[in-house]
Amino acid sequence: MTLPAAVIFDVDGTLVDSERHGHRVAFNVAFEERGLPDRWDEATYGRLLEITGGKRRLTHYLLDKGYPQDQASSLAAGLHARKTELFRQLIDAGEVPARPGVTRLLNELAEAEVPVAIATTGSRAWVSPLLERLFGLDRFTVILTGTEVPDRKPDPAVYVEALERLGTPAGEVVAVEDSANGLAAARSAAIGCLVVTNDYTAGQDFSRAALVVAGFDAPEAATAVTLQTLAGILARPES
Ligand code: XBP
Ligand code: MG
Repeated sequence: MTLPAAVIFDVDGTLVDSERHGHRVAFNVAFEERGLPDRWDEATYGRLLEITGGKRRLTHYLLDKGYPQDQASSLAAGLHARKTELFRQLIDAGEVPARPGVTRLLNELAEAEVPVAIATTGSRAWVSPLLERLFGLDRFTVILTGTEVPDRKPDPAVYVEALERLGTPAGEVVAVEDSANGLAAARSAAIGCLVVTNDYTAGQDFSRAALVVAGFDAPEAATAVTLQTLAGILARPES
């Protein structure tokens, strides 16, 4: 079995099911604190997730509501800064747990000495404390966030930079994602991709994924996602 030279994980929706009861809640508290009537219910937020990057998501939403560009940009920046603080508080309160099976898989990769990287659109200000709290930062050879790589998924920039820093060719690496935007970014970087869906992304187009499962652990995944699963993806980077 040829092992991957590295495995690159997405964060939101993949390592953690963080959107519905995490980021969305923090956005709503930021609206409320600013005295705004806006609240993103679960369905609305699911639609807004099409826009990657919390600040871009806010700007798009405010422009859609008729705010002029300069007001939308400055209000989005202020709301996003506060939302990031609030999401960090949720992390510190233990409100953003790892998805089942993630720690087991990370342990398997560590035992096999397969380097693990992070490629997320999320902001460094909460990504680092989340990874430290849940897994320990020393597990990750490379951590790239939307702070270091501002071109957001489906742009492949974060994956291209991760390959560069890992010093590994795309054909020897496996990406693990949850969304169509993330899959598109990985495939544009010519990386084979496992998709682990969640209840926001389950209905999206994953036709270019090597494998799609509903979770890392059986029975959701039919069979648990293991090192062998990831090695198998190298052989068939796209279905
Ligand atoms: C998902 C995103 C992020 C989060 C919110 O990132 O698009 O923007 O929704 O985090 P990924 P920020 O799936 O690539 O991990 O508000 O910090 O952007
Ligand atoms: Mg994601």
